Amino acid sequence: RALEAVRAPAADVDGFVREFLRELNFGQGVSLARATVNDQYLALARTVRHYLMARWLEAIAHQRREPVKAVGYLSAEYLLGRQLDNALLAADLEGVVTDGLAQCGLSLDTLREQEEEPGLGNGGLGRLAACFIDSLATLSVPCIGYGIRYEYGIFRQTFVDGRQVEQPDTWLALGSPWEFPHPESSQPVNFAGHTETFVDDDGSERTRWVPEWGVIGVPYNYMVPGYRNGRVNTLRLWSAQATKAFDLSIFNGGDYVDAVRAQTFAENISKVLYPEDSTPQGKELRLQQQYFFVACSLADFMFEVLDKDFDLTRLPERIVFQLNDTHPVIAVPEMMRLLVDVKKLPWDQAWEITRQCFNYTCHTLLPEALEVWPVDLLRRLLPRHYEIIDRINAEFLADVRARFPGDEMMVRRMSIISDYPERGVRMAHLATVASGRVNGVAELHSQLLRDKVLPDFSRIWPEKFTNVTNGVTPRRFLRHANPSLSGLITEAIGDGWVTDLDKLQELEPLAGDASFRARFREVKRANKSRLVNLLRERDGYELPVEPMLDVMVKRLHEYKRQSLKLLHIVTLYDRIASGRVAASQIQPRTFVFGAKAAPGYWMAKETIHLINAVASTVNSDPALEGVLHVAFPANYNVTLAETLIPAADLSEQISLAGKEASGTGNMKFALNGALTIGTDDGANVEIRRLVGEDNFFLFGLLEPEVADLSAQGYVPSSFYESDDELKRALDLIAAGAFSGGNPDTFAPVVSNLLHEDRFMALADYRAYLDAQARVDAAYADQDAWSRSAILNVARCGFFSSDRSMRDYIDRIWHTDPVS
Ligand code: 26Y
Repeated sequence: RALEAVRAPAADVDGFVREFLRELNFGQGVSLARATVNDQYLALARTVRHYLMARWLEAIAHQRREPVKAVGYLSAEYLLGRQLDNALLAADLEGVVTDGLAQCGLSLDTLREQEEEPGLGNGGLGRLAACFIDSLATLSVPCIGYGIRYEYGIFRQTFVDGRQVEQPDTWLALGSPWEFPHPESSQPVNFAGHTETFVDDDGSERTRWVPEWGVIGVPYNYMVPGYRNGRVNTLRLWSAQATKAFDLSIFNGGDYVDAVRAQTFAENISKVLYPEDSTPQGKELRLQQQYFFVACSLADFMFEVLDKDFDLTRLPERIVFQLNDTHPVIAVPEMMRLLVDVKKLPWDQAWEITRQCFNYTCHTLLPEALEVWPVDLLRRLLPRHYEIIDRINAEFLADVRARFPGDEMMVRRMSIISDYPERGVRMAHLATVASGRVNGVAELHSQLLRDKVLPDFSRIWPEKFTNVTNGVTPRRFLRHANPSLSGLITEAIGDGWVTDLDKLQELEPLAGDASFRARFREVKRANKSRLVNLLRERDGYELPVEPMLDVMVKRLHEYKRQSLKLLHIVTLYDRIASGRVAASQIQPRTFVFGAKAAPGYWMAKETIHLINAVASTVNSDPALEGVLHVAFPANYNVTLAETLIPAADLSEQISLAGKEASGTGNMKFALNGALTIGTDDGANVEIRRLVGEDNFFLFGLLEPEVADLSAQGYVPSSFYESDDELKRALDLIAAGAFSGGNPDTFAPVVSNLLHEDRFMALADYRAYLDAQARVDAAYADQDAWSRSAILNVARCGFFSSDRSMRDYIDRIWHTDPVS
């Protein structure tokens, strides 16, 4: 035992300095005098790890020792954000580290800037996974997050002449101090080949898969520390490596160069995150990624975390896997394969176990975002899995036919394997059939999921469907990102809110306290100034601190309607430029955009170009100095969000009703005291209900109205013809006012809005401008505005991801915390 004991370094300044210098000297191999900032950062990160290590090892030992049920979160994306500050916060080391570094003549502020954030996700779904594992650790619920260690995360966005240009994200280049590779726990993963039947020793006929090639999955472990509770969970990300056997056969053939090439081929699997976040391309490599991480993860849990001879009929007592969208759904046939082919359980028993082990979260409403794998591809890459899916489908459809005799239309609609437009496997159907529970991510979304996306399924299995409204971690997005507001809150109500966000309700009376409101405004102003400084250094913007800060940050997508936001800005610009309104009559505003477009999403990229063009026109007009400014900092990511969100006055959540599943940025803004201008969509609905309709600027079509307008036949040009300001704004863009007089530059964007406008921006334009006028009027009364902003903070406790996790635990997982 004594030999096993891991002791953390003393949590005082001397203890820290000793350990830090030891890491610098023995870990980095440099003296303090010669150390670069990167050396210092790496040594610091490793030092901080040491403080968490004992708890981590204990949690891992406990998992193997005690028969507790764990959550296996299966997600192709984890958008983690920087690790250093999160670890310091969890371990309560910020003071000690700041002082200790100062003794060494170093500053924490400088070192934290050295960290490249792990951007292993596209947007909301990946960030949600990161918030969830943070909350589970804080709630002391055992969880292993499983995913992919992409060598290149989400691309780094740059602008060249206002257009998006993607650069590879080399987040590992300067070292990765937060990860622990465990090559000894590697898992083999096979692909392709064929299946064959054979007679087993016991005389039964069985199937085996004879694969054609394979790779090795090497796990990299990351600590997921709970907030000051001594719990450290694990995030286990898999990296693909070539197998020795694979190489050898080619080496033996004498072709060294081909052998090395084969290695590269295998390692491609975890090379890069796919940057599309809504339209699946049906790319073979993506299916390889999905199967790769899921196969590694199931084998890891079933045969490594559990004993090799564990009685798998009891598997549901030890694990519940959550499928983060359809991306990991190939886990379902993989578990069947492990149970039936490898462990030789009877099919029905295996299916019973499998159904108890999986639950599925859907994150979309757009039909084009639902993954359908072409049968030919799936069959070629995973022949045994295809057979298993086929049998699951046959048994499922037999059930449907028994319950609804003669309704072949229904059978076709529900089939896991579709015939049209090509034969394909509908992963959402497979997930629904195999899962105990299926959930949407906000109330409205869950309702639409039942009524519109999976209506037949919700009819036959109403009890399967449930809602869990998303949440965000208050540690990263309030306590860490907004130290000034955190300090003010803690001074007023104590620090219990960090792990019990409902406590923010206690702020409610302070909204009526003039001196508290004044301090709240000071905090906002300080946060704005922090942002203005950052944008000056990071992007060269010269922005005033005074104006209202109006922020729209999210992936660039037509349904999110960045173009509607642009039409507002262009209208304000036009009002002044045409002399209809004096600049002095306008409520000064700074607009900030942050958005990456999928590299292949042409219209999204044109919109980015237009935002930049409008920004440069507006920013260079001397008449608008101090009145209107537009900033579009490149490469919006978690790190930028952490400075941007606390500074915002106004949060733009303007998707077409019925299209945004939930949104989570909306929650982060409200929690940091921004007011929302938003449609009746996703979690906006719940935010508005909780903060009160007086403290939320609602506008736009409601979801049923959208459906009606669609059914009638939506004609965007009729809105253009009947609204003079809208016409002027679009004409201005079309005439080249933002493209040096060139009318061609943005013709496609204008024409798309005028003739297609799939997401009805023109229909909502007037309502949006009216709502913005209400915003201006409200902002003019700063005292009333701060009251509303404080009420937003006080009433947003519900949106903690701790609450989301409790909902999953109560309604879906039925797991217990460990002491
Ligand atoms: C299949 C592939 C192309 C794909 C890759 C990533 C499809 C979707 C995604 C990511 C989707 C996503 O981020 N969805 C967002 O999930 C958030 C968390 O639930 C929601 O708040 C948000 O409304 C939803 O768009």
